[in-house]
Amino acid sequence: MSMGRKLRDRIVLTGLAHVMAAHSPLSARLAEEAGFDGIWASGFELSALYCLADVSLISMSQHLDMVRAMADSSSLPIIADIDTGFDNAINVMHAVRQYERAGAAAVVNEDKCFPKVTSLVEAGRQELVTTEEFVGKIEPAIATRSCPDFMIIARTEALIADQGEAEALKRAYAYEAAGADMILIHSKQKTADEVGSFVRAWVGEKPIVIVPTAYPEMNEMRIRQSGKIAIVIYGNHAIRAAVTAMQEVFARIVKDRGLHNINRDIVPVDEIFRLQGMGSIKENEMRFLPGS
Ligand code: SPV
Ligand code: MG
Repeated sequence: MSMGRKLRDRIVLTGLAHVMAAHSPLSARLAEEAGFDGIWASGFELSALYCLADVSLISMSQHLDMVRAMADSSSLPIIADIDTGFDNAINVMHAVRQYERAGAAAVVNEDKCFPKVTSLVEAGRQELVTTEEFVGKIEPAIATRSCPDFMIIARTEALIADQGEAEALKRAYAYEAAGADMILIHSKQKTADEVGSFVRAWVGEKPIVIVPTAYPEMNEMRIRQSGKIAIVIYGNHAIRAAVTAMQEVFARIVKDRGLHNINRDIVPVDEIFRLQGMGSIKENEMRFLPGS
């Protein structure tokens, strides 16, 4: 079964797929073990992993390599964040081909200018391409995919760019008409009002995707009530969890001048061996290495 089909089936089965950001094969595996329906191959997280701002500095090959590695470490469908599609329609077509081959289930392409600026930063320079130009990226993306289940999700940043709900709706309808499988609407407002209003006003046929980082009070119970949202993406919680954990543990080791206190509060090395698949390495050694 294709990964696109797997994601679509998951949505039908659950009514709302919950998808966790990941920036590494390890975080993808942990998201799967925790029970998420999919992986968000987040550009923000991968940029942060390299200590870089999320402003189109990470190349497509860097991101694609990570998607491949995550697809190897987890069986969950991956929604790949391809930002602005790495420039024009030709770049988008190349990206769709590559990400589909890499085993992704979907790509999310956003209507900002390349190079983009991360969405949630205070006073960020948010510039959108015209609706026509972005429709000119969605249509070739749809034409390029080899399997119709591979999803092309169109993301409008109209609310992020303070262009208002009417503009966001106008763009979303145009992207739907261009063939997008879903519409991702992003908002940086600290409450769910802006996104809630957009969702109520939306009368399109395609489902909506949200990323409620800025308005965390919109939990899955509330999201389901809308009846129009198919996917919720937890956009940066893997990297934030990793930073929280490392900051706390590193500070305690420095304070204690040793490992004597922290050791009981972090996972044992055996847990890392488990995640690395050390058990099967040992079995294979017994089986195939003479004298083991
Ligand atoms: C990402 O995780 O890379 C996203 C979501 O695009 S956000 O950073 O909120 O724009
Ligand atoms: Mg992104």
